Amino acid sequence: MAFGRSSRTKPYVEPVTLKILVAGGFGVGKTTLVGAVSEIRPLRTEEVLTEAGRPVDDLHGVESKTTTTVAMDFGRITLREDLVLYLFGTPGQDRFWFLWDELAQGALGAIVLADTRRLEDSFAAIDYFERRGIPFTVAVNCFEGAQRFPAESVRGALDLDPEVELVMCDARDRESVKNVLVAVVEHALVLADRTHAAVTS
Ligand SMILES: Nc1nc2c(ncn2[C@@H]2O[C@H](COP(=O)(O)OP(=O)(O)O)[C@@H](O)[C@H]2O)c(=O)[nH]1
Ligand SMILES: [Mg+2]
Repeated sequence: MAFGRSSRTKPYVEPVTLKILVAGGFGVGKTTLVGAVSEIRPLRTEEVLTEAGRPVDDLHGVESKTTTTVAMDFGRITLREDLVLYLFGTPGQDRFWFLWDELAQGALGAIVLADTRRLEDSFAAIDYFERRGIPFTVAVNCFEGAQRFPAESVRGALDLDPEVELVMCDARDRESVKNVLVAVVEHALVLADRTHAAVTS
């Protein structure tokens, strides 16, 4: 055949990539969640923060060291052949909050993981996303042994706005985590659409 393009191969569609943050208190299951769904070996990056190039006040609260290391979870999952999510686990330690602002750049939405035994550990993350208008979904990681509460009482305790979704999950289970991710993406896209409509009307 003169022209070699095979009609049998499906045209390759460049997937849309979306960035999702995974937040929540220390030990709530962020690393577990990213590891459960990631197709690449989840990377626990060690970021070296050097004093050079950073405004001094950015380092406020960090011990007087010239370098420090921060563990951050990073993973990737193909939800559909045309939709790839990049997951970024936010550093849990309070003193690394300043890193969140950089991480949050360009994020479509976020998961706030919660443990019903210490819901207050999730308050800071919820406040953070509310204040910045980043759509988030609360996922209760149902540890066995932890008392189960109805979604409504968890919503109440977290003082969630009615439009914020709350789902139950098992951070160790791939399908369960995929369901959370689908909920996050759908919710964030609906909100993004609404914002778009408000801006263009
Ligand atoms: N039983 C149980 N253990 C979990 C679950 N999710 C996480 N863990 C464990 O809880 C600990 C803290 O989880 P990790 O993912 O490191 O929390 P992170 O600090 O938020 O990253 C680890 O020992 C996990 O194996 C869960 O759904 N059930
Ligand atoms: Mg972790």
